[in-house]
Amino acid sequence: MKGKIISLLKTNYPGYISGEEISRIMGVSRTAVWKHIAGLREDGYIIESHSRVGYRLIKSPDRPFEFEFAQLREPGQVIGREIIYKEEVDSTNEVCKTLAEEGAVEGTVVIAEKQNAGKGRMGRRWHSPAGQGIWFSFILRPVMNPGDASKVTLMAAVAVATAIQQVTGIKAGIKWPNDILLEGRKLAGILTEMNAETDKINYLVIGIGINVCLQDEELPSELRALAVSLAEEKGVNVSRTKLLAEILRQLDCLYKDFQKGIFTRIFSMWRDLSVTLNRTVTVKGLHYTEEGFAVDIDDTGALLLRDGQGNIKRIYSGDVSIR
Ligand code: BT5
Repeated sequence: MKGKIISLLKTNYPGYISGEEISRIMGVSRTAVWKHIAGLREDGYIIESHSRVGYRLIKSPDRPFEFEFAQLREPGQVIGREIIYKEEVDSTNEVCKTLAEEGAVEGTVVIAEKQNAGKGRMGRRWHSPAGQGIWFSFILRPVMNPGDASKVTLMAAVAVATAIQQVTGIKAGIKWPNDILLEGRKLAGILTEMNAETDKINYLVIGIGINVCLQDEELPSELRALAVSLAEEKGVNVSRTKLLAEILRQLDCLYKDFQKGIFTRIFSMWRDLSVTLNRTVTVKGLHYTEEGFAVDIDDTGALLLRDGQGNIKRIYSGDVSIR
């Protein structure tokens, strides 16, 4: 209902639309319209009202409410066809997992203003203070071997870096496997979780956290020098709604290839955006540390490291530090 009203107000902008007209189009009473307008104002919309001419939208808050995406979605777009906006959750990945278990459709997105227990990999914490970033997850149900799932993290990284560049002009780099960096500092992280059987993926949940206007004081002191936000780099706040809409469009486009088992475009975009390749790196895994020259990724998405003796090692997971 709120979405329909916003859409009517936007369509009529810069003109007014009367309460009577809204109530006629929507088939609800004038009082109901008035209540929804009051609700929208509470959500942060600035709506002017004038007794003779009706209502006019002056300003929308930068809050990624689900109905804000209605006009930003491409026809037939799968990723983001269902968007659920939450004020506060523990982790959008956890919300998505529950929804996936309940049968939610592929492409369902959950976005939260704030996460109380945002997760990184291996039980690490992801700081997600209210309104300062895009904290979201989405569900995929690809028909493919579980072994191929790790490539989805590469696909997500490409979509995020590409969308950031399109919307803000900022060129961020991808650090294998799941980080988006700006000048060596972490702008975004990706957490992919899978529910699968031996030869079948039941669902994937991909969680992405992007620092849009993250305040230093929200982070523990040891993280302040390591994290960065778009506002810090660009000096202005980008619209979270606009950026998320572009990320969803990019994801949707790349996922069409992914579903068909075609990875050439994803891999070539990944290589172009990578800040890991052609450098000497150290990778710390749970039970090992490897150092070598990052030559390439293989067709599974694993990192190929050349050691001092010229031997190539395949790395499937770990934390990369770049020298
Ligand atoms: C990641 O893990 O980078 C994955 C982050 C995924 C977060 C999203 S938000 C939406 C969805 N819901 C969730 O619960 N999670 C996903 P990892 O590579 O393990 O990096 C984690 C490390 O990044 C932490 O140990 C910190 O050092 C650092 N870190 C935490 N919060 C940060 C932030 N906001 N910005 C930059 N670095 C951060």
